[in-house]
Amino acid sequence: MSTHNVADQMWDMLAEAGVKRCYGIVGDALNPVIDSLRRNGRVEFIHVRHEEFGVFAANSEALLTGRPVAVCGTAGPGVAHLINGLLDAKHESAPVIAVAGDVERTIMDTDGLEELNPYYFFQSASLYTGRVVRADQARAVISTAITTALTERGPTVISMPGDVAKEPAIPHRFTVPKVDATPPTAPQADIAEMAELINQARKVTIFAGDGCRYAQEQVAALAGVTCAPVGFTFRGKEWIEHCTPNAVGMTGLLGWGGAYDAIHDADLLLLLGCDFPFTNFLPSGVKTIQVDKNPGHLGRRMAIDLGVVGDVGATLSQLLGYLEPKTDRGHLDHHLKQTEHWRQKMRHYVKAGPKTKPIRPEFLTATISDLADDDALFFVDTGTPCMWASRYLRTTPERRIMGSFTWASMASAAPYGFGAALSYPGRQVVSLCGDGGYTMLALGDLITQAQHGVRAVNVIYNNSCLDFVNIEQQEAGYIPYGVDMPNPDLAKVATALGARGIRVTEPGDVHDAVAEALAFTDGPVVLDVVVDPTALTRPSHIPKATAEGFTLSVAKRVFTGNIPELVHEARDNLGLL
Ligand SMILES: Cc1ncc(C[n+]2csc(CCOP(=O)(O)OP(=O)(O)O)c2C)c(N)n1
Ligand SMILES: [Mg+2]
Repeated sequence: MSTHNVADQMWDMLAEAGVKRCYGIVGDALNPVIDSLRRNGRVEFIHVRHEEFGVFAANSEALLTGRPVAVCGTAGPGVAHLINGLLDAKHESAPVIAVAGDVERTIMDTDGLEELNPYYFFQSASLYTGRVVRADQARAVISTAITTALTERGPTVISMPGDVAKEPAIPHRFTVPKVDATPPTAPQADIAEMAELINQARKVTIFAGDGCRYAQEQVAALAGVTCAPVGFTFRGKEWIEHCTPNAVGMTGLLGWGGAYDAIHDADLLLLLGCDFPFTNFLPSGVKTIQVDKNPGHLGRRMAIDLGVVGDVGATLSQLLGYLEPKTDRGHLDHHLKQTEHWRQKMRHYVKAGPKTKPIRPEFLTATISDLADDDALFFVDTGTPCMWASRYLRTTPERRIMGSFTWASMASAAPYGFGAALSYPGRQVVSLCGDGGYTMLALGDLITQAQHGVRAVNVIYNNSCLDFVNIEQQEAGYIPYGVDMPNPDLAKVATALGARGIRVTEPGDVHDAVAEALAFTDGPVVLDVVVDPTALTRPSHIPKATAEGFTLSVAKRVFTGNIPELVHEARDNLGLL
C-alpha cells in the first residue's frame, strides 16, 4: 500500500506551485494534514495565535512576492476565523490557498460537532471552493484551487476532511500553470478612438490606480505628451506619486492637492487601472475614457464614453505613437500650483510638530517617512493612519505602501508587516497601526512576532479612540458615541510580551524614538505614541452633506453641553484653515 497519502499529495502540489509558508493553527481535522506538512519539509508552518492574523500575513507575503501562500484553520471555529482575511485577499487580489479542516465523511450533513458547509461559508470570499471527499478526486480539486488562485489572483479553498487526508493518494502528474504571460493590449480600433479623443481635447486629466503598477513609464510619458495632471487613488499612490512631475495628489475624503479640481476641470478624463469607489468625488459631465484589463471595472463607478479592455502599460505603449504633443500647459500648471499650495499647507503641523502637544499624527508620520529607508515596506491600518499615510509618507521606486485598501478591514497593518518581515528579513518593515486595530487582533500575535524575532516596527497611533468612526459619526451629523477606548501603556505590554516597547508622550522625543525603533533589528518593536485624538484633516473637496453633517453634530454637542471639548478640538485644528 502507498505510504503517500492525500495530504502528502496536496503539500507536494502546493510546494511545486511555489508555496513556501502556511500560516494557521492546528486542530483535530488538520492533524493528519499538519503531520504531512511536517514530513514534507518544503513548506514552513507559521503557528500564529489567531487564524485571521495568519491570513493577513499570508496576503502580504502573496502580494509582495507574487507567490501563492497557504493558510489553514481546523474544522468549524478555526475555519470561521479565516474568513475576514480571505475577504481581504479577494479584494486585494492575493493568491492565498486556504486548507480548511473539514469533518469526517461519516458525519457530513448531520449537523455534527464543528461541521460547517464550506460552499455556503466561503461563498462570498473564495474564487473556488473544493471539498476533497475521495482520494481519486483530490488531484482535480487541489489543482483547480492552485490554478484559480494563480491565474485569477485571489483566494481559493481546499476543504479537507481528516479521514480523506489520511487515505492513500492516487499518483499523478501536476504542472503549475504559467501565468503573467504577455499582458493584453486593447484592440487597435479602441486605441485609434482613444487617440482621436485625446488629440481633440484641450484639457486632459489622468486618474491612475493600482493597474498602473507596471505602467509607470507609460503613464509618465502620456502625461508629458498631453500636459495632463495626474491624480491617483490610494492604491495608485505607491506607483504614481514619484514617477511623474505632473502628480497632483488624491481625491475622495483622503483628498489633497489639485486632483479633485483637475478631474472636474478636464475636457477629457482618463481613468487608468482604477476602480475608485467613492463616486460622489467623480464628475458626471466630463467626457471619460477608462482603460482596465478587468472588464468588470469599466463604467461601474461612473458613466464613461469609451471603455477599453487592456493592460494599461501595453495599451499606452501603443497609444503614445498616435498622439500629437500638446503645448498648452495652462491646465497642468494651474493644478500643479494648487498642489504645491496644498503641500505647503500640509506642512503646518509638521513644522509645528516638535513643539505641539499632544503629538500631532502629521508630525509623527512625516518623521517616520523622513527617517525610514528608501526601500522600507509600509503597512497602514484602516482608520486615521490612512489619512496620515496618504499625505505624509513619501513614495520612492522601492518603497511599498499597502493595506486593506479595498476591503477596508481594521487591524491588517501589523499582520501584513509580519508576512513582509518573514519574506524580506533584511528590509525595514513599518506598520502604522490604529490603537483600536492593534488591540483588536495584533497584540496576541506580537508574541508570535517576538518568537520569530522578526524585524518589524509597529507604530501605534494611540488616540484612545476609534477616531475614524468618531469623524464619520460627526460627518453624518451624530454625536460621537461608542468610540472612546482607554488603553494601557502599550509599550509596557509589548515589553512583557517579549518585544521592544517604546512609549512617546512628548513631541520633543518623537524624532529619537522613531530613529531608535527603525534602527532596532533584534525583533519586533512597539512604538506607542500618544497622539492628539482631535486631529482632523481637511479634504480637498468637502461634499455638501459632509459639511452639513459636521455642523449638525457640532450643534447637537453644543446643546448637550460639550462646549469645552469643542473649543479644544477647534483650537487643535486651526492650522488646517
Ligand atoms: C473589522 C472592522 N471592524 C470595524 C470597522 C469600522 N471601522 C473603520 S475604522 C475604525 C476605527 C479604527 O480605530 P483605530 O484602529 O483606533 O484607528 P484610528 O481611526 O483611531 O486612528 C472602525 C471601527 C472596520 N473597518 N473593520
Ligand atoms: Mg484609535
